[in-house]
Amino acid sequence: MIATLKFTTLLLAVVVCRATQDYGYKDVEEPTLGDSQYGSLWPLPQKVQMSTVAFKLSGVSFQIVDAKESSSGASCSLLQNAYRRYDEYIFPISRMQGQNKKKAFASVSELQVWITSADSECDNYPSVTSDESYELSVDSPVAVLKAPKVWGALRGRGHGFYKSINRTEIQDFPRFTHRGLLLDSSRHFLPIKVILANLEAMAWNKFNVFHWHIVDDPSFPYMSRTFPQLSQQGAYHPYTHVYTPSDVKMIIEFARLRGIRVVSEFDTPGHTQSWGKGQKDLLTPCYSGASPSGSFGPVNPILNTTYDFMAMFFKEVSTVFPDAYIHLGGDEVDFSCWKSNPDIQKFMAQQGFGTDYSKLESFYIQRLLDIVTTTNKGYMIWQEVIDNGVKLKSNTVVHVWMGNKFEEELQKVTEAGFTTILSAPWYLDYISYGQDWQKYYKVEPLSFNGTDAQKKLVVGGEACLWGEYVDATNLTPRLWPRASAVGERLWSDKDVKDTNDAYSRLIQHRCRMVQRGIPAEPLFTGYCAHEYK
Ligand code: CP6
Repeated sequence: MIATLKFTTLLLAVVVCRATQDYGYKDVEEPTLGDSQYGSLWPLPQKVQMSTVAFKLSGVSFQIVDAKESSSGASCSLLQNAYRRYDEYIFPISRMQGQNKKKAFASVSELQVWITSADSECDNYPSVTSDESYELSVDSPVAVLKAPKVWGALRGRGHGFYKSINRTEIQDFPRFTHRGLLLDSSRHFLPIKVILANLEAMAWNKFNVFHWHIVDDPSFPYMSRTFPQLSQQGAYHPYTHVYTPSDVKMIIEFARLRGIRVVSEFDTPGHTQSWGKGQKDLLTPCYSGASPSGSFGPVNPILNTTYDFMAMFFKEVSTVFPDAYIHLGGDEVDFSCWKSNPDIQKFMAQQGFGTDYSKLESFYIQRLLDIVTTTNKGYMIWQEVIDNGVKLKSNTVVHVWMGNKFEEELQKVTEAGFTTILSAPWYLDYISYGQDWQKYYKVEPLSFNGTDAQKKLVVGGEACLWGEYVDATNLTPRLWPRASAVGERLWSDKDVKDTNDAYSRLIQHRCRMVQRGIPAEPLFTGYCAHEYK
């Protein structure tokens, strides 16, 4: 794990990336480039007072320490690990290089981290209710980072210090509690180190949910203890392209140390071709005329064995993934195979479903939800499930992904009283020429017609990077810094919407990511200051 961290933090002396101002050419979409008064802060905190008084970090002696008053300290490995990471970001090669020989400035020699509430939650998993607020005060000779819980301390140090830093007061907390990123490890296998590197980048952007779309039609890389044949038969490769129980554990712990929840998605009844390879009779046999065609459709909803399997499978999943929620999918169910199958036709008639196959889909989902309820987990589902009229527990989270009028969908879902997260405007797998980050940035999630109570039900959103055209070679640059735009929209105040200011900060933030080893793509022409060191 340490080696991976080193890999992601990489090289080169830390110098603040400065925006260039000498473009000879301006793209139509090009925002005006000026220096933001907020420097390179990203996402912008709720309250910042930044003075022009600058301090040097004393390179030899600067340290991050537990404040005397803190309720959490040396015994909290989450914090000690965080200090070590941030020390490495500030002084990647040698502390000596951070030394200011001329002593021209006053200096900051210490960052004290002060957890103020009696229970720091150091050993917990982050949850929907985790308090991520913090206050950061940068002064000479001591800077103080104060937070009720460790989760706030993790968010607070994200700003990164440099060799020089202005006197600053920050009070900060997230606008939305659910700030997620969906990665898809089925269309292409994503090596562990790619996932870890992107969890690290997520933390820099204050994301707090990794939505792991772990299996789908093309491959089943999740290694199940209960049903090992699922990955043995369904993965691209039975032992190189799988996530073993210990891999999954490592990813969850790496995420926890950064205040990131891991919400796994096991999408059914559609998107399940790979499940059928290792689990006989799970999928519906499709017919052509009177005989089976040899191909298979969605999960077979009319067999008791299907539900026995699901009960055992989700029992395992609920213990492997500690998060209080499981994403159950439920999207894009193709009815044509069900329609072709005579046994299903007979079942439809017996149940009085007529020819309404969405009733059959609801029948399946209802039983699945009852099964998952017995594991004491909450569930998330894609929006189609409510469109089909399935009865849902009141704590169900509905994930809105469809339609270019997301406002109407949010209005509808919140009117029905459901907690909602938004992804429809943030499909990062769609690429186009130009600065599409601005399109993501300009989205206002609460711009729909609805009461205040309805708006409270929108708890956040997720950027999605589906994997059809993405693997380890291009995932990271395709994601960053485009996902950063979503990160700021979900963290910062709704009035933070000045695209020019964002542009200036995002250029610097992107350079910071590159410098720390994340190959984030450029926003436009220009260079990063660290390239010359
Ligand atoms: N896979 C799964 C996908 C998509 C969905 N579910 C998807 C659909 C349309 C677009 C992008 C992605 N690839 N399982 C929909 C939630 Cl445009």
